Amino acid sequence: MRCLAVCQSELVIRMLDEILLPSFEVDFIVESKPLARRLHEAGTAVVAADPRRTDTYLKADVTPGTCVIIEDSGRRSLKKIIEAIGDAGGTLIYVLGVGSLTDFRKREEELKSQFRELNYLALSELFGGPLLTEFSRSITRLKVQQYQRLFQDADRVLILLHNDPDPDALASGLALRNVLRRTKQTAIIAAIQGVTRPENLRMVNLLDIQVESIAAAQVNEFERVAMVDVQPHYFMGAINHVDLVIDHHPEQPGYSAVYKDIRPDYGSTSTILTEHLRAVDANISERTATAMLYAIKSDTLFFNRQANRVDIEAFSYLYPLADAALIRKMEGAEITMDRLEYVLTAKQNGRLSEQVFCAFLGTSPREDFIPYVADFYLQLENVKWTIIAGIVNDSIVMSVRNLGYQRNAGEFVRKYFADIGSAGGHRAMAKAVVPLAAFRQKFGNLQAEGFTERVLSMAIEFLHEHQPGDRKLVKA
Ligand SMILES: [Mn+2]
Repeated sequence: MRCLAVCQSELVIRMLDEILLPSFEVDFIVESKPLARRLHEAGTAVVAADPRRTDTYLKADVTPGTCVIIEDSGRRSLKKIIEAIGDAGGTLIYVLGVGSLTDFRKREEELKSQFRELNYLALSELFGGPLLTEFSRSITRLKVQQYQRLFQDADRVLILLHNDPDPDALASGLALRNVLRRTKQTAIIAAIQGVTRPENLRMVNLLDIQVESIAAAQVNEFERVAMVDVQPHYFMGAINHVDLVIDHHPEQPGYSAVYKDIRPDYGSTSTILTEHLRAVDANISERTATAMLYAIKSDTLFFNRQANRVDIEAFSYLYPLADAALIRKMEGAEITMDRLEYVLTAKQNGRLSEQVFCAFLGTSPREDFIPYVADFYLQLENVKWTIIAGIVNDSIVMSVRNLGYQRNAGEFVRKYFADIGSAGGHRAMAKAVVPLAAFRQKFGNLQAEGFTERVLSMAIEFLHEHQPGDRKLVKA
């Protein structure tokens, strides 16, 4: 294909020359004779001519198939140039916005109102993305090198996960150990309460991940302590010193850590750690990549929830390094007979109103039944919110889910339960844990049915009190 580029600045010409050759045959038109001479001597195909004249393009043999690129630095003569190209038969016109223009969109609109077929590209937009990625990678590299140094000579290192670690916590533990260049002998991955959910147990077995159980008091025995996918407030004051925190949950006040990297707009902690590993060019083993890929998939419900560009970027980076067949095996463990029992209980006891499904499961031996049922009912066609609660160890545990573009689930649980227990989460998923006694004190001694009614009406009230300008949530 043939290109004709109408330019003024040497930098743009040299850049286009480098990008377009050898895939395209490219000729340049410049106004300045000295510039043309200089470029010609350097071997560039260039002529000096008046870009506002039609015969310039006739001489250059412009056809409807010629790709014409015009450098736009804001000059008024641009429209004349475009007209001249059109008169000479040119149709494929690209305007390249550079330099002093500040509002490229406005310029584009203005030009397109007159020349409908024109394409406008802003140089800063074309280069901005990759450049920013590079810069933020350098910042990440600096941060990683700092904490690598802090952990370097430590005798005993602990990587602490939240209770009942999920795939993201487990994968982040492996990934951080990789960043720290340690083995399972020199950095222990541990939790105060170990893995119980069946699919997580399956992950631990298939990937041979060792998660030690430790007591909060033992944490002080380690020379360096890191937390991943969780922040110190979660342990309610039981852990008072931490060297490193890496997490994607909203940042909590009231603790100090030597280093932290908290990115609440990320879909998973594994996404953050993928960036850490990439920033220092670490080798990622197939096992770690598989764990991280599975973690990103499960924390974002395969990009259905709270995922953004960086998660997709991390996913595509890890994909060729991971064992996809193993991931399919891990996913197969989701549905179990016990879980179906609770799905049925929710069907019997639950109520659906204004696209909010609410159910009370009674006493449950394991906490994981609750989020499982909440995720399950969110798949239903006319359900946009699910609120599932049960009693585990004398506390009400509540999981809230929504499709992610409505009011904030985390805000909902904080509003009603933060004063009597722990409550928090994201826009699309949240959790509250309230001691039974505290719950009864605030809401009375509700029986199952009364509980469902009460929570459902709180949710509907919450959904109706949207701010002006908010998207209308519940359709009639
Ligand atoms: Mn997570």
